[in-house]
Amino acid sequence: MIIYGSSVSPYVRKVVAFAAEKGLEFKVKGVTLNSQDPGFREASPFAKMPALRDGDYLLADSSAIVAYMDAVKPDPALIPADRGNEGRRSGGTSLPTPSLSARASRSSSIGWWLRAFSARRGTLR
Ligand SMILES: N[C@@H](CCC(=O)N[C@@H](CS)C(=O)NCC(=O)O)C(=O)O
Repeated sequence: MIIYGSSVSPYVRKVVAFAAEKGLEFKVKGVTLNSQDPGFREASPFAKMPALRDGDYLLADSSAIVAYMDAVKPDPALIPADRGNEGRRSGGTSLPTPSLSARASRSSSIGWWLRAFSARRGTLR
């Protein structure tokens, strides 16, 4: 799997943390905003990051990518089965990282995401 994006994007960081926590094999292909990289533009026609390439399969939008990764590799389960917690996870991981408080990391279903992001700060450049 190739994830196109840059560490400046919280949406990219979300997808990278999710892929790493899932144990998926992936590479990050660094692209800048408005990149003309043909592989990136093919995967993301509106040039929004992140975008994903998995063989011939292309996908843009972080939430869609996370859902795809979860379908490809259900274990470990990172998306809560009950709707209430899934709503919190979905909303929480859509926030830019600095907006998330330490309290949230200890007490809510988005804690795994914060821990994963903190542990992998160096994964992205
Ligand atoms: N809803 C999208 C938002 C992605 C997004 O807006 N990414 C920004 C970077 S943080 C971007 O690529 N902006 C470039 C643009 O809008 O042209 C997602 O979740 O992936």
